[in-house]
Amino acid sequence: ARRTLETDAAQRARRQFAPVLGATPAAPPGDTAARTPHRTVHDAEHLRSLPGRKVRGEGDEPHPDATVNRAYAGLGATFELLLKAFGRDSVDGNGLPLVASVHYGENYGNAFWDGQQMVFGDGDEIFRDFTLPVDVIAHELAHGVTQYTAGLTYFGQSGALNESVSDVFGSLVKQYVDDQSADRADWLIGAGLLTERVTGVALRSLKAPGTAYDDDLLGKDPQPATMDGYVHTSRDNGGVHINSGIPNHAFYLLATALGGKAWERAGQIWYDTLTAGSLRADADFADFARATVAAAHTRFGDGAEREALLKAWSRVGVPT
Ligand code: ASN
Ligand code: ZN
Repeated sequence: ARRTLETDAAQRARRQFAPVLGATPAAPPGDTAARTPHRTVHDAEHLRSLPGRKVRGEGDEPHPDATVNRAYAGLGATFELLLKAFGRDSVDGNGLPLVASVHYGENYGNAFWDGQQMVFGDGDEIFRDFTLPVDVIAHELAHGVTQYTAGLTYFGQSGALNESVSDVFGSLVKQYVDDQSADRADWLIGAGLLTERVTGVALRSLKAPGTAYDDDLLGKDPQPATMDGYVHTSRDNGGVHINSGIPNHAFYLLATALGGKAWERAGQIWYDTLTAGSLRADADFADFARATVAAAHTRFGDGAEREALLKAWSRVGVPT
């Protein structure tokens, strides 16, 4: 299929036909075809030491363990969106090898980017295997992209922006893999991750923040969609996974107003905002909103994008 990475067999074949003598000519700028991911998946074997035992490297045959293969494929899908949609070569923009460890810890109900690699737990009574939803894999890798670009401080509004950026790119990777337009996407993060013991469909919804699952069960505040519902709390680094609902919803409003593939215009604006170099690490929602307007102007001029963007931020109560 058009949107899958080159098959392992094709990669091996290409290597065979590469010139044996002499340097391989450098890829010309903009030649995305020459850039490929460099993935390694490790098995932590239920310990908490990283990275664990290497079980699948780039170009290796699929592993008998489906969790290993899902992590490998999720890294590939995220790499591909970054490259094909935004011309970015991996998480750091410079071909960073992508490393993941699966089966981390015992009954570990989370996944995270530790600053250098991805880590996935097998879940607990609330969550299933964290490699199941591709958007969760992409969410974690996007923390790496943010780390190498805007470096949004993981607390308060800048932390909620950091979380939101990961949800936005997580959702975009899922939409890209499914070649889905904004109006067809479910805009959920982590669909299928919750066990039958939780009432809900996913971790979060960009379309309808606060509705993904029954928060009472987990003792959490529901996500707000607008500034009226902004939650002031000292928990969760100042509610970074709660208030992210506000910029998440702004992105959803923009992407669905523009229509088409969300990564092409809305996603491009968010990516430009993150990488322009003008956003401070301690940016608040209003700073970020203004930066999106500037990024949209640079990329698209004063067209429909700007109008839809101003309307989206206004609807969630963030000034521009
Ligand atoms: N899964 C969580 C996240 O990526 C873990 C964390 O870093 N707080 O947001
Ligand atoms: Zn996160």
